[in-house]
Amino acid sequence: HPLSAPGLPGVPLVDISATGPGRTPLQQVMGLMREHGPVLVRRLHGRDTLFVSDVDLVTDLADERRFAKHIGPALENVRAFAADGLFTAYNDEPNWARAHDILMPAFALGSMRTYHPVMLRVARRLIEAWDRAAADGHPVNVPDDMTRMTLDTIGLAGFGYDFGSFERAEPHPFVEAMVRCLEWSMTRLARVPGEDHSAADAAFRADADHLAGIVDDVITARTGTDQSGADDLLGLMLTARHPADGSALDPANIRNQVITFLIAGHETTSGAMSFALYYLAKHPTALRLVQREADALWGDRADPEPTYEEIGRLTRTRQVLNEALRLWPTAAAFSRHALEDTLLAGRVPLRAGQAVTVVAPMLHRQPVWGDNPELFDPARFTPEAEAARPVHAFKPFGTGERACIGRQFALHEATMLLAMLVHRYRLHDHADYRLTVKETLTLKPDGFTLTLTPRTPAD
Ligand code: MNH
Repeated sequence: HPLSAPGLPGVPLVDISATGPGRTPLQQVMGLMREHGPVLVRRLHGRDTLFVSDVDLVTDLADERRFAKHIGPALENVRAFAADGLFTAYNDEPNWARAHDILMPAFALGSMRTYHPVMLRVARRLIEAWDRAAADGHPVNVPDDMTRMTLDTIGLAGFGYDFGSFERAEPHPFVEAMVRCLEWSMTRLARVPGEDHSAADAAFRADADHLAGIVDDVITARTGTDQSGADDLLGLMLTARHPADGSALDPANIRNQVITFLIAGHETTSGAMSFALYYLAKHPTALRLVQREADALWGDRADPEPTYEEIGRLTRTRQVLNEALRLWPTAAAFSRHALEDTLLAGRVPLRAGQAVTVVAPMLHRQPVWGDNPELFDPARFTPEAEAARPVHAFKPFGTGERACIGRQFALHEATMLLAMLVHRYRLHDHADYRLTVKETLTLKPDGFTLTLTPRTPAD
C-alpha cells in the first residue's frame, strides 16, 4: 500500500518517478485513481500534485470565497506563448479583469446569433469536403477535419481572418506549430532534473515565434482598415473601452489574447465533436435519435439552411455532445488553490496557496453517475436526470469566474455541425476503430476515420 502524503493523513502518495508520466499523463492519473481512489498525491522527481475527483471535494472547490483558479506547472508552460491572455493570466493580473469585462458581451448567448452565419458557412466547407470523400469512397480523418472546421470558424468569427484549412492537404502551419507548443508544455512536465533539453526548447521558441507571426498577420490585416462596425473579438479589443474605467487593452495583451482565442477557441471543440462522432458511430440507437431530431427540422431537404433558433431546439444532439464531454472532457483537468488555510469538504487539510487539480474524466465517472459510468448514454442529460444530480458533478468547462468564456460558442458550433452531419450522411465505422486517446494537453481520438454514404431521411 502507498504511503500517506505528507500533511494529508489517509491520502495515498504515489511516486511515478521511475516510469515518468509518459505520453498520456492524464490517462495515467485516471489509472492511478482507479487503483487508489478519487483523492491522491502523485510525486514526480520530488514534486507533489494533489489530484481529486470526488463530487463533494469538487463542489467545495467551486466555492469562490475560499478557492480560486490556480496556474499550475502546465499552464505556466503555456504562459511561455500565451502570457497574460485570458486563459493563462493570474487572477490578480489587471489585464485579466480588463479583457474579461471587455470581451464578455461578445460571448453572451445572444451574440451567437452574430456568429451563426459564419459557423454555417464553415460547416458547409466541411460538408463539401466530406461529399467529395463520400463520392470517392475515401475515408475522412475525423479529428483533422474537425480541427479544420473549428480553426476556420474561430478565425473568421473572431478575427475576420480566413485560414482556408479545407484548401490544404496538410493541417494549417498554425495548427502544427500550436500542437508542438502544447506538446512541449506537456512533456516539459516529465523532464528529469539535470537533463539537457536545449534543442527542444529552441524548437519550441521557433514554433512560438511562428504563432506570434501568424497572429501579427491577423492583426495587421485588420488595423489597416476602417474598424468601425467590426463587432467581432478583434474589433472589440482594438476599439472597446472598459465599461467602468475606460481603459483599453495594450497591443502586447491583444496579441496574447489573439493567440489564446485561436488556440482555446478551436482545439477543445474539435476534440469534443470528434468524440461525439466516435460514440455515434458506435451507438446506432443514439445515432438514430439524433437523426430523427434533424429530420424533424429539415426533412429530406438536401441543403437545409439551419437557423439560429433551430440549433437551440436540437436537444438530443446537445445531449450527445454533453455525454461525449462527460466521458472525454477535452480540457480534462483544471486547478484551484486555497485562498486561506482550510479543510476541503471537511476532510482534506489545505494550506493557503496549496493547489488541487480536478480530474474531470474521473469526476464524470463517480458513483453519482450510476453503476455503469463507462456506458455512453445521452439520456443522462435529460432535464430530469440533470435535476437529480449535484450541479458540480459535471465540469467540462471549469468553474466560477475563470470558467470557459467560449462555452456557448463551442456548443452552438458543435451542435449545429453534428446535426447537419447526421442528417446528411450514414457513418461507417469501416476500420472497426478502437479508441486510443491522444494527449496534447487536450484530448482527441487518435487516428479516428470514418467512411460516409449519402443518406435520405428514410434511412
Ligand atoms: Mn474554453 C477556459 C474548456 C471551448 C475560450 N475552457 C476554459 C476552461 C475549461 C475550458 C475547462 C477553464 C480552465 C481552467 O480553469 O484552468 N473550452 C473548454 C471546452 C471547450 C472550450 C471543453 C469546447 C468543447 N473555450 C472554448 C472556445 C473558446 C474558449 C470555443 C473561445 C471561442 N476557454 C476559453 C477562454 C478561457 C477558457 C478564453 C479562459 C477564461 C478565463 O480564464 O477568463
